[in-house]
Amino acid sequence: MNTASDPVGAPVGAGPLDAEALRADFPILQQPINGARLVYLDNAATSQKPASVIAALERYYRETNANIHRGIHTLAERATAQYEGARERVAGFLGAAEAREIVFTRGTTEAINLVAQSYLRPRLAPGDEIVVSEMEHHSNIVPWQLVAEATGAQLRVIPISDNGELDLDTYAELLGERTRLVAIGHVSNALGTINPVGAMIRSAHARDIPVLVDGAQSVPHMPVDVRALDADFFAFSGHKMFGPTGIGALYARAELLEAMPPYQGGGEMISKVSFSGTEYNIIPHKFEAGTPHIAGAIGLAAAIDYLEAIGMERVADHETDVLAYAHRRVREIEGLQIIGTAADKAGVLSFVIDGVHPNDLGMLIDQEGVAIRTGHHCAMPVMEHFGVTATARASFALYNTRDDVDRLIDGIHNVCQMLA
Ligand code: C6P
Repeated sequence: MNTASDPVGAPVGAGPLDAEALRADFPILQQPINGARLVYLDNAATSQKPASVIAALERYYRETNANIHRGIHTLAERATAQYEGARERVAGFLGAAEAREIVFTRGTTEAINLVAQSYLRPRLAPGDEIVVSEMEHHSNIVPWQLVAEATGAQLRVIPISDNGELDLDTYAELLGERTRLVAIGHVSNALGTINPVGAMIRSAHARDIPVLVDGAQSVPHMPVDVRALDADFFAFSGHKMFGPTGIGALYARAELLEAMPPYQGGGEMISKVSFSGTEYNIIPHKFEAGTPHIAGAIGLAAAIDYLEAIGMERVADHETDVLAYAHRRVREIEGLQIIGTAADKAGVLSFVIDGVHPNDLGMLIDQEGVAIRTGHHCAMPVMEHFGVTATARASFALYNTRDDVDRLIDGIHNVCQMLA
């Protein structure tokens, strides 16, 4: 088993990656499930972890464990250096100008809630507007609804077309005097659509409107540069990009973070506490109250090492190939309808089949060792748009192969026959 951070697949710049070789880096994928080779196609929910990330977590707890920014003993200094080193790695990976623009959070959801409560809520008045889209994950809808309810503001929704693309003409019309923020997913978890966030940010900025990008489904699958996008806020989760659960980050431009009040109070987010008044710490520490997920941040840095050694362009190219192959092959299945046929898509294949409930498909195909997700994918407005309550969803990662797609197709054929 490879425990170094170097992936065993083809090295950077050496053409197409070897997904089958990369699969060997993931211990969990080596076990049979229900007697068959595991085909893991639920990567949009969470990805599997390479041995190098597991080793980094173990090494941290065996050799380093201590609280950070508090102790002066050797372990405390070592843990602090590794945690802050992880912040540097995240900043570099996302193209942020400075590490202090990275706030560690539990994941995308917490990052978006932080912006909703700390940045937006104090700026909202009755009648103000927040622009989101019909294809958002609930994590990029409900936090805005909460602050809208509390302040009398309202959500304005960019509609989607029947192939799952944003209606950009309506988007342009929605940007107005009362728009206080645009919050938009980079890649839809339910449809796979890659949204033109760079152009959308430019339109919003032309009207001085800040933009938050939900990058939960883009960061693991394609190169992302927050400065090239000119995003004001960018949220993502570590566990979808081969890192641990319970860690993610918010990128925000330093001047925005400086102007925001703390989100939570507690240890480490202060510089001085007294009953006559408390002074807050500098950014990003002002937003990291309490003991953070130190091991998680270090594991996330190991995941970034892993991805950078492969190269995100190669990851994107590989997944584009697997997705295109999957699109071609599912067309063989009678009564199958793809939900989400945008021209620009990342590795998500959502579908429904006449006469087959997605949950039945998910359960039966699991018996053959194929793991997919079924349900509303925390994107109920998308389901409503397409008039379904659930879809089956295969979502791909760098270790998936065309053979995995063949196993999915065989499984679907078997289930359809069984239920016919
Ligand atoms: N989508 C899926 O199966 P958290 O839970 O905070 O790590 O991520 C939330 C989230 C936010 N935005 C998008 C676009 C997402 O896809 C997700 C998580 C998972 O599709 C679980 S519902």
